[in-house]
Amino acid sequence: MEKIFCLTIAGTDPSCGAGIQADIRTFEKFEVYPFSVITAVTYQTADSFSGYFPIPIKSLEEQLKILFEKYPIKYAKTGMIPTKESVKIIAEYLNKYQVHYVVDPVTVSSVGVRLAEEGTESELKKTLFPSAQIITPNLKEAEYFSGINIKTQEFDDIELMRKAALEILSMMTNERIEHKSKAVIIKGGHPEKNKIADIALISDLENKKKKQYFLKFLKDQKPIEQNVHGTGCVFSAALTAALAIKKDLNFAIQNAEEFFDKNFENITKISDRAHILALDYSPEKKAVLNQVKEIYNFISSSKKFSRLIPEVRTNISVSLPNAQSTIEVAAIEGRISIINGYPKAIGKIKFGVSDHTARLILTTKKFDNSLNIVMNMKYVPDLIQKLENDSFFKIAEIDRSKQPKNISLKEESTMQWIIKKIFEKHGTIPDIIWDKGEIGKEPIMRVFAKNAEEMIMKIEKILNYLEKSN
Ligand code: PXL
Repeated sequence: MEKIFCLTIAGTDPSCGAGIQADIRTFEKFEVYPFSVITAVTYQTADSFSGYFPIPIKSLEEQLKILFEKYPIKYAKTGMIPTKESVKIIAEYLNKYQVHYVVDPVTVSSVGVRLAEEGTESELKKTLFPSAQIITPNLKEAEYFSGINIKTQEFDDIELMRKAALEILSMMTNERIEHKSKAVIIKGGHPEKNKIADIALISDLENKKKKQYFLKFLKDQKPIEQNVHGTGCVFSAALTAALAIKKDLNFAIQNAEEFFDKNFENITKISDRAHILALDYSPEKKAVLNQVKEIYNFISSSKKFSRLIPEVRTNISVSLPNAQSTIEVAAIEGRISIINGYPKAIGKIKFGVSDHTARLILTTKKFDNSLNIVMNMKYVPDLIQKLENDSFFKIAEIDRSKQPKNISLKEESTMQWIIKKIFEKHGTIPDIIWDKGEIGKEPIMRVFAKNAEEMIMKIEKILNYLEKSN
């Protein structure tokens, strides 16, 4: 698969919570390729900052030059930029190569130390803001750049956050047609007790009337006393990666917010007073990946199972308990085929890599949410007969020749049609749904289960009958 390129232009953080390191870790979660240009070397831990060294301008330019001359990088983000001169050279390259870029205008670190020389803010405003696609200030930065005091008495005022966003949007003066839309996202407002709000102002450039609208993301404040280091970096990197993947600004904003919120539930304490986002899989996701692995380990040691691998090859799709979309379903990249007589997969176990079995389990869950796993296997007529005689299994046939023609064209509606028909007829989702196929469609048997243990038990029984089949 071709990698999507993303570039971060930022400072390094040896404690790995913020800066380049946070960006690369986030890019990797989105599986985009993490190019990185270093603007400064900082000396810090997750809760203290002792100083930084700005990369000499010549060296900064060499990094930009060598990457842009070689690779077609179209999506980037900027983080810490320590000098006015650095801002200028970065803006020059981003504009020359027509990059869609996100500016995280950090000039002060989370512990309150300046990360840039005096005057860098006005240089950012003058040279980097005009062609940016998204600017992501936190509350303090938004106040600084807009000149609007957002905090009124105890809480932040949403209306004033909106005003500040409009003011910053007015600094994005270069209307690059390839952007289609642009945005300002003000993060971390505190509008009421125990709540946090992000405000996104989106300007739709394709719409003749230049539609502008706000999105508000209201979240519960987490009971973490200390500051979590590097959150701004992770958010803007997620935004950049999501933008590069879908090329749709609205999607990217929703996706980055969702990614951020999920990861904010998973915080690592690296010393007494320091927290960073763990950026690994949540325990719930790990459990799902483990279930795919457990089932795969079981079948890959069974030569006999090879007889159940169809021409389209097998996959094991396991969903999160309340999955809604295919990215919440894990499976094996590239499916399972037969190598040296044994079931074998080359690809990795990941979320979002299966197509039709993922959609099958998602549709199934709408009728029976206790089911989480489906596997597709080869249809063996003799075997089906034996399974039908075993009262343990509930088995149902679907006659695909009855499928309306307009449905065959779309895989998603095929899955919906199969499950809906079965449910209408049987009032339940059986253990196995099989079909004899039709022209151009291989006969298939689909086995459903609640968890890995149940799936393995069903496979064991199926293999026993297979032994006695022709
Ligand atoms: O979170 C802002 C930030 C960005 N980049 C680097 C940093 C910090 C905060 O400390 O050190 C390198």
